[in-house]
Amino acid sequence: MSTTVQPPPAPGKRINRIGLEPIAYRGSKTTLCAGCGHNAITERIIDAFFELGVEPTQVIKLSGIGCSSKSPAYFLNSAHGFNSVHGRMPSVSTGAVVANRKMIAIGISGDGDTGAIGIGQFVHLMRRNLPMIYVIEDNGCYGLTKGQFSPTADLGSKLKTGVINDLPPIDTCALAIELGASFVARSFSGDPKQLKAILKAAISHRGTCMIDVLSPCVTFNDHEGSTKSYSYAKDHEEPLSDVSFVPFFEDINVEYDPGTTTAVTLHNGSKLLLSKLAEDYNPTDKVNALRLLHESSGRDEFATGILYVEPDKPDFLDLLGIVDEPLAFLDESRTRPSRAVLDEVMESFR
Ligand SMILES: Cc1ncc(C[n+]2csc(CCOP(=O)(O)OP(=O)(O)O)c2C)c(N)n1
Ligand code: SF4
Ligand SMILES: [Mg+2]
Repeated sequence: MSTTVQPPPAPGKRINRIGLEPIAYRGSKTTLCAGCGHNAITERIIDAFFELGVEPTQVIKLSGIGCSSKSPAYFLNSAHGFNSVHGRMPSVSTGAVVANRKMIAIGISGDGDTGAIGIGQFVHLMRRNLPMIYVIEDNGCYGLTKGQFSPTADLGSKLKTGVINDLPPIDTCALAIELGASFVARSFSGDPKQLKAILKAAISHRGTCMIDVLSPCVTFNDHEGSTKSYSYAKDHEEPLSDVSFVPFFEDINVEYDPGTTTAVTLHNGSKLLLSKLAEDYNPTDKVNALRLLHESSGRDEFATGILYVEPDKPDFLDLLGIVDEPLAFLDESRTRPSRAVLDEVMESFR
């Protein structure tokens, strides 16, 4: 795999552990509305990859259709990318990850792209625990097509036009946990510290990381009566714990009090430290996670933080028994059965 060759940084410039400056992690200039939550998420993705020192050409960015799905154009310019059709990002991601298991895959979807047209593909991605980061930029509406309700809009939420949503929402986090994703989190685009820590942990996890990020649409869904507006989110966010992340290349013998902090060791040795805020929460207990989601939505609150993590769960590639070398680089002699083997197979059908 090729490595990005950058000129040496000027004295005093910020560089990461692989010698790259933040600019190497940026993308094209955003064309989304000023103040859109999706732009804030893009910034945190840039920070997380820069601070972890991930080689951008080792990343593949994927998306469907929507304002949210345009976001991969605004980060990691030199990464690989595939902008698929509406709701079809999971199947394209599956193909890419199976073809080259060495890539870090990050998919950006919307609540419409995932919860409506893409729900079938989403369900199967979660149950397969495909190693990828799957971000839903959740604004409760179809921003790109002028703000109609999406399936994550809350019952009773009001459109700008005064129309009231009369359908209950899909909780994508509860669905992902139930189906088998091994890392499930919820955050808010207006909570940069928490979101960055969650993204860094996700980059270090092996398995499906489903992160639902409340991301207000300032143009169509940020008014009084909306439950996905900035002010509603600020008033109703219920952070479960203070999330911090210690990467494997730093001193992981950090001190913490096990009485107040839960530590989870991720697959590459990095540590996730969760210091309790609201309640004593165990993110490795699936039933507890589902109960918490039901209880907090019953109080009209949205719990944020790492909701569920299962660091050692076999992923889709383990289940398929795929070899360590990327399939994309194996030569034909290793991928194609010999004539003798094919003859044997044909013989078995006689
Ligand atoms: C097959 C198909 N059906 C419908 C559309 C129209 N369409 C484009 S984006 C979109 C919804 C986007 O909503 P969401 O995924 O929540 O993204 P947002 O714009 O809110 O970030 C729809 C219905 C389309 N592009 N393709
Ligand atoms: S329409 Fe809404 S979701 Fe789309 S870019 Fe503007 S603020 Fe963001
Ligand atoms: Mg949306």
